[in-house]
Amino acid sequence: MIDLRSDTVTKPSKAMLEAMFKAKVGDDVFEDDPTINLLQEKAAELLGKKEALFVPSGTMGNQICVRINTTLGDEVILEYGSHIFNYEAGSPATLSGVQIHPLNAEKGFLSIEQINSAIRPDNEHFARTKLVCLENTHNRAGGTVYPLERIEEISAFTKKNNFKLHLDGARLFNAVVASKTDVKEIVKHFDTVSVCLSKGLGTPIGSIIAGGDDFFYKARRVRKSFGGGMRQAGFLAAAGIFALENNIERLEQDHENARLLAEEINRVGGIEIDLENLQTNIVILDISKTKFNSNEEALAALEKEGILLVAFGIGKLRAVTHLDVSKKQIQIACEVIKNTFS
Ligand code: TLP
Repeated sequence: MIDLRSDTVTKPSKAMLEAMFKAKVGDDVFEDDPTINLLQEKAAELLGKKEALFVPSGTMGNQICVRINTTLGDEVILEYGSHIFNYEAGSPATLSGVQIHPLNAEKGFLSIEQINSAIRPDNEHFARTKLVCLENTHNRAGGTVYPLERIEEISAFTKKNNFKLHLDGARLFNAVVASKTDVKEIVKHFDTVSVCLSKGLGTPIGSIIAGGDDFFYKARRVRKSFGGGMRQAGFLAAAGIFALENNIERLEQDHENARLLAEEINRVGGIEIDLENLQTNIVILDISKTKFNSNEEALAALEKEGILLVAFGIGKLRAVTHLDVSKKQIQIACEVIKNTFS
C-alpha cells in the first residue's frame, strides 16, 4: 500500500525508535521527566517563545490555546476551512464556551478588512471579539503558506484592537521550509502557537504549544483539566527531539514529491489540480469531471490498486506526501492513478 491519506500515517524510523528507547524518563505531572523538559526548552528556543509545553495532540494544543486566550462568551474569528472550526469536534464551544465567527477567504488567508468587518461592537447584545486564529500551512486550502506580510498586518491589527492571535501551525515547518523563512520571524507575531510533531516531522504522537509570560503555568493547568497530564512520556518526547533535529530540512523532499505527483496526474482523465496553489505537501484532486460518480467509488478503485487517498469535500480527494513515501513510490502512485482514471 502507498498511503497518501495524511502525513500523520508515518511510523517512527529505526533511529527515532532507538532515541526513544534510550530516553531518560520521570513523572511529568511532577515536572520530573528530563526528556520532556529538554524538548520543551529546545522547542521554546527554536520557536523564539518564552515557554513551551508538550501536549498529546494538535487538537488538544489548539484547544488549550483557545481556552487560555478567551473567557466564556467570547468570539473567535477564523477562516471557514480551518481545522479548529471543522475538525475539532466543536471543542471551542464545549471546552471553552466560546463562539466561532468563520470567514471565507481565498487560499485560507484572512485579510484585515475581513477581520475588521467581523468585529462586534461593544454592546450587551453581542459576543466579545477576543481571539483571531490563523492556520499555516492551511490544510483545506491545499497546504498554502501564509504570506509573511499578511501575518504582519494581521498581527499589528489584532494588537491595536487588543485581540489575541493564535497560530495553528500543525504544519508550520512545511511553511518554514517552503518559504525559506526563519520560524521565529513567523512565530513572533503570535501570542500562542501550536506545532504538530506527528505530521511531516514523523513522530508517533505529540505537539508543542508555546507562548509568552505565564504560558507554561496556564497551559499546564488547562492541559490537566482536559485530561492531558502525562507521566513517563519522555519516551515520546525523545521522538520529538529527534524530529526537530533530523526531520525539518527533509520536508523539502515531500514538497518535491507532491509537485511531481500533481504535475504527472493533472488533467489525466479529467482530474484537475490547482498547481499554482501547490506550495507544500498537500495535493487536492478535483475529480468532479472524471468518470467516477462519487469520492467513495474513486477511493475504492484506487485502494484496489494499492493507493490510499482521502475524501476532501464533494468531488475532491486529498493526497499528502510524507517521510514514509519515497520518490519511487510516488512514481508508482502516478502510474496507478493515471491507469485508474483513464
Ligand atoms: N489534521 C488531520 C485531520 O484531522 C484532518 C489531517 O490528516 O490533516 N491543525 C491542522 C491544520 C491539522 O491538519 C490537524 C490534523 C490538526 C490541527 C490536529 O492534529 P491532531 O490530529 O494531532 O489532533
